[in-house]
Amino acid sequence: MVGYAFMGAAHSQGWRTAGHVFDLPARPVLAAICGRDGTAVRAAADRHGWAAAETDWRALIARDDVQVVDICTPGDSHAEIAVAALEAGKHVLCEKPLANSVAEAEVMARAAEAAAARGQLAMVGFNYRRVPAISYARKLIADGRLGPLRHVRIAYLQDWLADPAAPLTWRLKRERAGSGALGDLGAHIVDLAQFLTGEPLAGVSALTETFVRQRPVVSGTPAGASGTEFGEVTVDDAVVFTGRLASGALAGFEATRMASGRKNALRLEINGERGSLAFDLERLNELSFHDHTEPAVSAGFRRILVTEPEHPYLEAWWPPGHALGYEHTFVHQVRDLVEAIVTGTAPVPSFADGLQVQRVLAAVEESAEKNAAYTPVTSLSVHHA
Ligand code: SOE
Repeated sequence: MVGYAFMGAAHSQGWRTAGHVFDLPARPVLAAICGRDGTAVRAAADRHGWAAAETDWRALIARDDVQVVDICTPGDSHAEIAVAALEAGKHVLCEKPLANSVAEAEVMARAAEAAAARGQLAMVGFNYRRVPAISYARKLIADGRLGPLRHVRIAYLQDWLADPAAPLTWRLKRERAGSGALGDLGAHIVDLAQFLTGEPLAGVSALTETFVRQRPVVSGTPAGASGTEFGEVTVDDAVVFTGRLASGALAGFEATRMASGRKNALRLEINGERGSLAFDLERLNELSFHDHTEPAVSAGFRRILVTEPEHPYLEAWWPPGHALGYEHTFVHQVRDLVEAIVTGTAPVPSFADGLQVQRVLAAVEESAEKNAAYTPVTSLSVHHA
């Protein structure tokens, strides 16, 4: 594994647990973790259960005891590490968004295609596909329970940037993160919209905003202390966009890290001719389903508790009603990747899927920059009879 912050910790838990819960065809061994600070990475190795620590990712991917490289670094290093690891004959799991630009994502997708011909596999870490309720929602839609789709409404709302005194971290710098709420949260909802419907987005119309343009730099001075240095925020704080799916269904998206009170609210609703589905990540064991073919007098949204052994991933977990959480998505991700590697099956989401998401993110930025379809309300003429 490369990187050991929030995502490194979450992925480590997945690698540690999957082989103990699921009946996997091979059990992962946590060989080595890598980070630039020797003391910190050694501590991370001990905490998260990795046998060895490395301070240079090139040394990590050169190790004979490493077969899979899991990239949990900020987006600016994904392409270089992923391509080198695939060329070194390793399988790769890469955190989302796949890259910081379409050009990088294209290089990665090409490298993954070449590697697949040699038997090395590559997957992107869109972990929310592995929430059992989301996976089950995909099945209901694929089985035609919603009929032709009309609307997708999807929002990803967090609030850790609502406070203007929140520090300037790498996530707020374009050169490290690629974009702001768009790449961090928007990438998830674009992937989910495309995964759930099985359709690519055909086009978008977008608005982005950076509400707080200067934030305190934390190194040295505590945030808010007098004499605190401020630095420029170079990414979006929030984005709103509409889109059209390949079938013609309309979609509305919202991603923000400034929705005070909303901690990790990924909410979606999909409406079709025969039914609708609704989901909220803050209640991730539940899926709401409305069957529009039922008599109107008794039809309505009903809550499915997605904890039955027949539900995706649930066969290995607890008895019905004994809920799962955020961390289980990373366990499921490892299960699926290990099965793909051992059986030689192409894993999803692939780097090509990651590239498709990256193309949508680029289209959103282009649309927001051009403001092309944005019509100021004052320009509309009103005719009175
Ligand atoms: C921070 O906004 C973050 O950790 C994202 O980077 C993750 O992708 C998301 O799953 C939770 O929030």
